[in-house]
Amino acid sequence: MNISGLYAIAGSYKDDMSVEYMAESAIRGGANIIQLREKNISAKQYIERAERVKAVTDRHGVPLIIDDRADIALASGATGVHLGQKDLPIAWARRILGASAIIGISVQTPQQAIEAQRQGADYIGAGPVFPTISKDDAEQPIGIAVLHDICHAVTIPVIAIGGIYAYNAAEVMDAGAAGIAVISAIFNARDIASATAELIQAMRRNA
Ligand code: TZP
Ligand code: MG
Repeated sequence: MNISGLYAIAGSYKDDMSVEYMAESAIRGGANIIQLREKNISAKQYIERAERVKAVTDRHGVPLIIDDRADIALASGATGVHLGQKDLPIAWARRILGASAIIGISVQTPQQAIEAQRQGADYIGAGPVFPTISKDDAEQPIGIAVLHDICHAVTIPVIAIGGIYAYNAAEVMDAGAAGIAVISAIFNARDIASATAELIQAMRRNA
């Protein structure tokens, strides 16, 4: 599977917006991967939300990645899981989900990226590239130069994340990213689909 383009991270950030509405709107705007990212909810709530989002992504033929939890990914029939450095190690997630699952992992350094590739990750999430308002425990921003080094240290796709908007998307793609993952740039917009489409245009600006 080709992991690239606009990777939209839906989650219950807003009381008045369902995760399935977020996914549907982002896909309408051109997002080609959806991640469901939920924190501090029960496994039961996570699986219920995953199943609702999966109905949307399936309808559009778009992959669904579950943040943090291989068990929720397996039970919901999602395409894969996105892991942090302190989550289940890649080999264990692979054992749970099988060879065809997409497994991604967050990294902050080229060394972590090389190690993730060695362990069989399908893609890297690199960041935060810029300061972000969407992750409470975010690491220090890595900046464009380290993003560039990560992108050139591995052959698997690198999805850049953190503080990416239309104004800096081209710069991120120029550093070698295969795609960008966003929350605020699209889900804080009044029209999610239009903001997604504009961001995709911006990514391609220097291509
Ligand atoms: N991991 C690193 S930064 C980030 C995550 C989940 C949040 C990205 O959100 P935003 O609003 O696009 O900066
Ligand atoms: Mg995580």
